[in-house]
Amino acid sequence: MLKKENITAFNELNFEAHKRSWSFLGENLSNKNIDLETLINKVGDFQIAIPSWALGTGGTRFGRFPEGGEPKTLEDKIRDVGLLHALNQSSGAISLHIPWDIPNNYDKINSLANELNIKFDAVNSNTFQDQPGSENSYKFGSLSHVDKSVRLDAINHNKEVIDHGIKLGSKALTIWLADGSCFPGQQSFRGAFQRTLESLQDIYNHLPSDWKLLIEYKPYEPNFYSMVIPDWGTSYLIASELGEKATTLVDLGHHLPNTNIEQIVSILMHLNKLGGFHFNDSKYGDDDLTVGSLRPYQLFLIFCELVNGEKETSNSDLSWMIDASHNIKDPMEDLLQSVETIKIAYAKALLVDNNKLKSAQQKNDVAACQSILQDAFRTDVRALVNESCYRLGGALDPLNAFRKFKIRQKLIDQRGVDSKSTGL
Ligand SMILES: [Mn+2]
Repeated sequence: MLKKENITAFNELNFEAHKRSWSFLGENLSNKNIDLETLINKVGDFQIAIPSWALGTGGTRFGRFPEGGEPKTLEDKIRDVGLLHALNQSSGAISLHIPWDIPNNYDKINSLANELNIKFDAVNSNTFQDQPGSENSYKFGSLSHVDKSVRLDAINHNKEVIDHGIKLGSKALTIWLADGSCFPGQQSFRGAFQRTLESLQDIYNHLPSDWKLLIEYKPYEPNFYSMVIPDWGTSYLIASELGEKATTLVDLGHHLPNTNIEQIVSILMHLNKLGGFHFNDSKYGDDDLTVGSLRPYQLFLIFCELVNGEKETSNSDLSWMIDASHNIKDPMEDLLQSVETIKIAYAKALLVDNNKLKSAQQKNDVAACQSILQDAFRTDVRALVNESCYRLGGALDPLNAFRKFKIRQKLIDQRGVDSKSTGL
């Protein structure tokens, strides 16, 4: 659907304009003694996993408005990620959701992914929905359930997800637990916590030695009075109890309004317990909007902590994933925008003069501290992001290229207007 020569022809049309922007930016950065080659390579190396559930149109409980041509099979989901990766050279991984994406034939799936240069990032379990044919129900919880047989179902499901992931070369399991209570008195906080910890210990023991367990937290929804793992402190506590392979996963939308997420990132890295990220944006709650569409400065500040943490702590090897989905955009266009915004925030964070910032902090020069950060944030780095993408063989403007090549229309022609993806 998308040939190399198409991208080359598209880039030729856009090259002159790009060259002008890039030479202007490149010269300005060089004057600040910034090593352009290192910067371009760092931005080019950054890969963000695409969640299999975001390739279809999302929805709310009020409805869904799919555009058609959505991937119905795991093969088609991988092909869609392949298209994104061909355009932006930064989406070289997919994060699968089990049981929505169980492979029928591992060899076929692995060779397709290989062909498209796609790796398998963290696999995600699902104990927030009842599965067809199951005798037990997760209505009142899964890993924390009062009934041991329900807990065992949820534990075994997570072990199965690990087994699927092993066959795909995945190296991490993400657990997001919907468990909690909707009304005061419904659940013993201590009992639910202890049962969850014991269930997680059982799952942890099933992890291969080179795997990570990513524990995601969320303050509310679907439970509205209490969640068993509501915040980063609880996730950190559990990860510490479980052992070295267990870490905390930060989903940007899983915080109460105005939480200082960059501080959480910083402290988790200091404690060597930050395992991964779910990028999205929100105004009120877990809105799962396009990354950086509302709070680009917050995203930049988070990346400042990540860049710093990577240099100054031993916390490394993070899983970068998008977790966004909604009902009024073409999901692939949305993902292209999200990836671009992540790379822009990362590139800006790489521009921060950390030596200058440290010395300003040492002198309590508050105005200088703010200026140093904002100087980087206000630099337009789009030409840098485009240059790194271009050098790797991607499109100079991935979103425009997606439109120019009429990819959605071609997908509709191929798969049908009624083709709907599984997922949220
Ligand atoms: Mn998430």
